[in-house]
Amino acid sequence: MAVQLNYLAKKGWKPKNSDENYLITLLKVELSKVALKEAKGKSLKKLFEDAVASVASESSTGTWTSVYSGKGSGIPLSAKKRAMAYDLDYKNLMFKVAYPIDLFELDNVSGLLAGIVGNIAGMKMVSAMRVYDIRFPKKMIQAFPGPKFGVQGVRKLLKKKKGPLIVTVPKPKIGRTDKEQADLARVLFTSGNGTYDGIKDDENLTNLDFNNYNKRCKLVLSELRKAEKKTGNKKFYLCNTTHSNLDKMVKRANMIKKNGGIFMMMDVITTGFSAVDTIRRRNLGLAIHAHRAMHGFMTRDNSPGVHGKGKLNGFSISMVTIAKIFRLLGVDSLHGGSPLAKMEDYGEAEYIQKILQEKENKPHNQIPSLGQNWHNIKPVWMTASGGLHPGDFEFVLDKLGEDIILQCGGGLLGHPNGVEAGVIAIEEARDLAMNKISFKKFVKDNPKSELANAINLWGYGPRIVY
Ligand code: CAP
Ligand code: MG
Repeated sequence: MAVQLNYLAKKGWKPKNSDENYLITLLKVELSKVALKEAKGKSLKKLFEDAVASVASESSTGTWTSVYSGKGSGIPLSAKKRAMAYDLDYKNLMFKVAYPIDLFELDNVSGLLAGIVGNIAGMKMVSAMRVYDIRFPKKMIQAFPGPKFGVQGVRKLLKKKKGPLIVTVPKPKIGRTDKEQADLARVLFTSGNGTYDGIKDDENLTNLDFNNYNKRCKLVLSELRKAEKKTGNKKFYLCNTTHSNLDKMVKRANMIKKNGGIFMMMDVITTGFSAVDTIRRRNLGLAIHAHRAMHGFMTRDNSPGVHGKGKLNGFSISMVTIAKIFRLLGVDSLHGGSPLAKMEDYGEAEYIQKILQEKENKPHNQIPSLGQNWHNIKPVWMTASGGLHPGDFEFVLDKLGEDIILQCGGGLLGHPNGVEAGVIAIEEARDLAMNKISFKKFVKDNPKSELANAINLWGYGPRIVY
């Protein structure tokens, strides 16, 4: 029910022509002890129905009590535009909510989220909640430009028809001067066979006394241009423009453009949806690399119910949902997690690669999901990163395909024979994986290779405790 209006659909109800008329969400809740106490005598089934109706109500047109409904009350329209909870799974406490599209300003993600996931996690009625997925209707998809370049646009800029892009974040994360960072860029870009693609600022490297943004941007891009001349290969620099003052970010982006850069990087969670939307719609002529620093406080939930079956303990929004939002907002590459990474992905990285790159997503059979038709929205590069090293390439490329940015920070700079050797090991790993040549056989036949040296140190697979 949900007090004044009914927000709970009849069993079997489905939103008509939902891809045209509705935005759909998929959630799971746990009923709180206070709710169970307050609803003494009510069956769990009934209480679950009340909870999902309240979620639909609180996230669309309702509130906790009946309100004035006479002339000018808005009640008739709120009844017409109200959301409906449906497809209740009483065993796993999961359900969907259908929101009529008229509830939303189509090109406004911040307004949308304030509605559908605004207050609901605050409700005392529930003790846990996870939003697994959002399915955007066609008109909302078409209200966004999507990525300016996407996978193919960046490939064109880099004159690189196939294969992953290999990139490194200098480690230590912070510590090099701007000049030393540019020196490292030269080594990365010109060592080995000169095919190393990129260098990336760390998520917390901004404008510091010993590493000035403007100097770093100029120096690294100047080394990049020299390396392009020397090697004949296009290179890129994911230069971190992140700042809580959007005007400063735009200035930093223009600095990259002025110095011939093709990519800008931004921490999309800490700067926010408005920052990403604004930067994208400003069309600064740069591809946008999205780092998701801080996402874990939103997306992580280590409880058994993280994929629907079993108890849920926390309040979270899945990375599947977050990835969809940033594809819609138009980033060109996004950290989406990776198999074998030091970071938790709940086994979702492969599905997230599909979310970022397929024209039409189908729901996954284990990860609670709704699928999505992306219409005009271009595919986005998946960035696989976090504790990765050359020994992982065979598996990661096999699982995620080649439209990925493969980032190794420690996995290059920690090579036992130094930085140049780290570059060589990664180039070898990329080429072997692309040609489907077994790493184990290669290492056996080439025990002195830099790849072998890396694998002797790190083996195959992640280091969880470090
Ligand atoms: C990786 C990294 C990235 C994480 C982000 C780090 O360094 O630079 O920020 O991968 O996580 O700071 O940890 P290493 P995610 O290569 O040395 O591990 O990609 O999961 O968003
Ligand atoms: Mg980092």
